[in-house]
Amino acid sequence: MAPTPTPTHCPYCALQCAMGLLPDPGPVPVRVEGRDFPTNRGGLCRKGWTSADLLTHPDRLTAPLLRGPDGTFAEVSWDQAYDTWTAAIRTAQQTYGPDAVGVFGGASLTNEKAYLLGKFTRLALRSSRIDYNGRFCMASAATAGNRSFGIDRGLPFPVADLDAAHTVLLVGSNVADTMPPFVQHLAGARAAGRLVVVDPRRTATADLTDDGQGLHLQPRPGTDLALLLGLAHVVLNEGLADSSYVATRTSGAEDLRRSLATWWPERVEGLTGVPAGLIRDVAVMLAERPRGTYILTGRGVEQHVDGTDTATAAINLALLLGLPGGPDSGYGTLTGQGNGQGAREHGQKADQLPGYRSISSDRDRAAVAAAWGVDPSVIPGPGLPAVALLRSLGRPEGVHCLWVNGANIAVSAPAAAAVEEGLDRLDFLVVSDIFFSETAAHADLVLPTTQWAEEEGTMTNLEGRVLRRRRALTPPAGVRSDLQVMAAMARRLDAPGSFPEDPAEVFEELRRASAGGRADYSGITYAAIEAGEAAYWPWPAGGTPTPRLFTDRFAHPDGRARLVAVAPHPHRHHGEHGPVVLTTGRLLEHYQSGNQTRRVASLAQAAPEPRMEIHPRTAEQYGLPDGGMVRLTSDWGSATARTTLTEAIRPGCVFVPFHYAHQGAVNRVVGDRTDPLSGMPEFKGTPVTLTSLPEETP
Ligand SMILES: Nc1nc2c(c(=O)[nH]1)N[C@H]1C(S)=C(S)[C@@H](COP(=O)(O)OP(=O)(O)OC[C@H]3O[C@@H](n4cnc5c(=O)[nH]c(N)nc54)[C@H](O)[C@@H]3O)O[C@H]1N2
Ligand SMILES: Nc1nc2c(c(=O)[nH]1)N[C@H]1C(S)=C(S)[C@@H](COP(=O)(O)OP(=O)(O)OC[C@H]3O[C@@H](n4cnc5c(=O)[nH]c(N)nc54)[C@H](O)[C@@H]3O)O[C@H]1N2
Ligand code: SF4
Ligand SMILES: [Mo]
Repeated sequence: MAPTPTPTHCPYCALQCAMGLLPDPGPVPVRVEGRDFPTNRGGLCRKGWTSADLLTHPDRLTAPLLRGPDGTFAEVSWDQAYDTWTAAIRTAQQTYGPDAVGVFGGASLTNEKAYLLGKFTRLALRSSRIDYNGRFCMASAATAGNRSFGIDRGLPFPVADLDAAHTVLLVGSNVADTMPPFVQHLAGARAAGRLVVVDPRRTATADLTDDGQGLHLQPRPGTDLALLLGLAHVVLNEGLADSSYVATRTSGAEDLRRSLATWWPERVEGLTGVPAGLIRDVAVMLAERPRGTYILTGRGVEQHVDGTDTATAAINLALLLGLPGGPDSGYGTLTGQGNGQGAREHGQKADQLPGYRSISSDRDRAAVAAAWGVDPSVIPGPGLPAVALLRSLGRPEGVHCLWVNGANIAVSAPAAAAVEEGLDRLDFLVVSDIFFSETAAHADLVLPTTQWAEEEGTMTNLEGRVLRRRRALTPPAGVRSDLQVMAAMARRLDAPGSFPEDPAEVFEELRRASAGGRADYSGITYAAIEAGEAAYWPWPAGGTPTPRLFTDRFAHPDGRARLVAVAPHPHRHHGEHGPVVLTTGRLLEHYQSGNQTRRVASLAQAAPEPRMEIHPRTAEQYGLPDGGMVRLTSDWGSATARTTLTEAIRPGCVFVPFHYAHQGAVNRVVGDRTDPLSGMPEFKGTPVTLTSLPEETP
């Protein structure tokens, strides 16, 4: 009988494409095949197809590594690793207090791991100091969603709903590279000639609008807030708003109307560079509704110091048009990481407890304390958001002993050189990863962890649908899952409450802890998902899943969405560097910090080094030849890249992907100023100076 493939999902992004894993006799132990599912319909991108190459990669960590007095790493037993780490935790706690021990998590972790990581920090370490890389990813959109809708589920509708859309406004997202199989859901809008892409670069996604299939708007980086205000101004002034929806389903319309009065398109054109006529055309397009209209945002508009307000402006526009909760319309943000949605719901965020509960609310604390079997007073208060946590490393009142579990901050955090200095100031750094990352290079202890195809668990995709991750292979001897590590350490630290190492048991606990919360998983079971139930949260025990939110009411107590008046802050940076603006983002071939994809031979060959996209006119101004080396310098530091001259990018700005290490790590240049509401850094707008480098410069 032919073997049956193990049905699971891709290890990488939030589209969580369905795949089957078939045992294979070759050097790669399983063969990946696409599996039919509503989000990907059998399609996968290059990263998904090659994901199994990493399972038996020679670089794989297979034993704990402890740094000796001479600075080199040596393999140690797990017991020795746990004992050394426990001693370091106790020393830090005794010397500086419980908040001197911190945790940095990630959204590649399953729901089970993310949930237990929050519990481990609060109960086993008795510390408030936990945050995670979602702060660099979804924080602005999440803050905006909570403020406007009272809840944060990235897409409040199934992805396949977009198929029927007539008009789609895609702001700051390059799905053709970041979620290729998603593009099929834009086919309807493209056929109608009504896909509108807003990006300072003519990306692969912007190219989808060629040949009359839509419009590409090319604003200056960081000016989307003004652009969205301009669109909303036209909607109001031209009588295009859905006034009965605004009257019955929202509050705050009067303030919003006043705040929009002066954002006429000609003024917006001056700020954004987008022609006033186009702004009027797009507003009219969005309002015409023979069939559905959707507004979607991505990191391009959210990763700014005004990212929350920019996402809010997109939501305001959608609400004025009456889109959210409609049968064939809506607003959504495209969540990025594999478990970007679930990992922001169950308590690895500094201010949050499982079920999307608030760590500052007495009611929420009592509910979770009851589920954990502890007194609410045992749970610490809010900690520090990621950038503040990283700034505190090794500082007097800061974190002195850190566990990084599921992030490569030496590459992906802003002001990366300062982060590396912080890591070196620590008394003790533990890094758990599959591969020896640039962050692990700073560690005292490195712990090898299982990979996706070796473990069971759940992931929540960009639609808020909970999926099963299935084990197809036995992990290499010597590798432990993050759950096993937490269970072992909780015992050593005499933690109150339970720390099961079996994901099914953890999920049962998560269900109970989330019951009654905003992200209620209590009705979801492994068995239901395996039986093919579409497990969209909230799914309360005894109730039904919720594929579509907001059909009757929003999540605020009065059921109405808030229209929140926002305006560009006089915040833009005026340091000694400029006037070229650096923006950053992704390539199709690489994933995030590149710790995984830089090790896949075909991906590394396709995109071996950082290239800086620059317009020929700007390049000429700075004397930069095509294919030459350039140094980018900001108030925070410098990095190098090779130039690619292209008319696809706006003059006056440059683009560099963040997937590379050392001198190629563009986050050494990116600053760590943050959005005051979300804690999101300004990844997409750093003033830089550019210097041509001779070829041999390292
Ligand atoms: N190949 C690949 N796919 C991925 C990932 C990956 O690393 N690699 N990561 C996953 C994750 S975690 C995430 S969060 C998503 C991110 O997915 P996206 O949001 O699509 O990714 P980015 O490339 O960060 O940014 C999107 C676009 O924003 C544009 N942009 C830059 N500045 C501005 C601006 O000021 N305004 C506007 N309107 N646009 C701007 C950039 O030119 C870029 O094309 O991708 C997921 N998928
Ligand atoms: N300049 C710039 N910087 C950015 C961005 C940008 O657009 N521009 N985007 C930001 C965004 S949106 C994001 S999401 C972040 C992502 O930045 P990172 O958090 O650095 O992302 P990854 O490279 O995915 O890091 C995850 C690490 O965890 C490991 N890992 C995977 N699964 C597991 C697991 O189950 N357990 C453990 N212990 N480890 C695991 C992987 O091997 C990898 O080393 O980068 C942010 N940084
Ligand atoms: S689009 Fe995302 S989930 Fe799908 S195969 Fe590519 S990386 Fe994996
Ligand atoms: Mo992300």
